[in-house]
Amino acid sequence: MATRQLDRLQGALLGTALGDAVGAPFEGRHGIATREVEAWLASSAQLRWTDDTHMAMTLAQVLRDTDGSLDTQRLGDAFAVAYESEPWRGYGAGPPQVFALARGGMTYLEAAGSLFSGSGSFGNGAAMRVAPVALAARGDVDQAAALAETQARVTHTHAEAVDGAVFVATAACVLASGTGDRAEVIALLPRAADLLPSGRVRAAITEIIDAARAGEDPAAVAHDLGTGVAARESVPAAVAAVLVGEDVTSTLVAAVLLGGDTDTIAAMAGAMAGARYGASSIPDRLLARLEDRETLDELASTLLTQGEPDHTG
Ligand code: AR6
Ligand code: MG
Repeated sequence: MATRQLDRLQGALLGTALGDAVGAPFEGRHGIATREVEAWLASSAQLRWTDDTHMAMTLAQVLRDTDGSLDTQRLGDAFAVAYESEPWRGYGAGPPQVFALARGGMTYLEAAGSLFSGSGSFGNGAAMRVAPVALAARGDVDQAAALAETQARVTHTHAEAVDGAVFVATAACVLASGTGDRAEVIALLPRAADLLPSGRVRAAITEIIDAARAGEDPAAVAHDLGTGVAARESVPAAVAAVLVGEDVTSTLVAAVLLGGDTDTIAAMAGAMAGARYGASSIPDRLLARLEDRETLDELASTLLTQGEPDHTG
């Protein structure tokens, strides 16, 4: 694989962690001022990430240890062990319930499907952690889509949560193959959106891309659609940030300024912008502040160099 594409895929994982950590202090807020985000970026404080990156790293480890193939029980157990070791990372309410039900004897798929009166979670938890599948699939869109869906269902069985995860993973793959040019991004993102079944996630993403194509402000559309923890809101919001941004840093600023679930919107925007611009484009002064950057680099390089994955679940 070309060095440039490896750099782009590595960028998807680093961008996830960086976005998560940059957005974390602003979570739940609205009306955030640009100067506040710029002051945070200019500070020297450690950039500590949350459950988004914690789960992404666990997914990366499982993909690495199984040569890229994905067993849902094994992945669920790994998520549960990681949660038990650091439950303070800011997890949503759903995943710990899944882990408890699985400890009681249900399969992870059954447990995840039983949440919220049997509708499954429509939260963004499966989409926020998905970047490692783009690396394990080494940019192959179909393989990434299959892996994204399999990993999603371990905790999130609602179609909107699965769609969000499939979109972020496949968008990272298509963006990693491009030049990063904005007009090209507007042309490439629908390739990922068109892989989704019709539904609220695809419709909202399409609305954001159409706004950008028409010369309107995608951030204003995202603001109207909402920026909460539901995948149908936060995944389109992350797309808006990508369409506003001109590099990884400005994409993350745009994501945080949307407010709401800022850490996760920025994590997903970071996955896509990292794939658009590459790990080598991310300023060293930010990466030097990122918690456990060495482990992220190691996981990325291992995933990108190991053999072709098989995605049976
Ligand atoms: N019906 C009603 N409410 C729901 C449903 C549903 N079917 N699905 C989700 N919710 P969860 P996540 C609401 O708990 O997706 C962390 O801060 C419900 O209020 O499955 O992993 C991360 O950093 C539920 O608790 O967790 C992310 O920001 C919430 O959506 C986020 O949480 C989140 O779904 C990830 O959360
Ligand atoms: Mg979080």
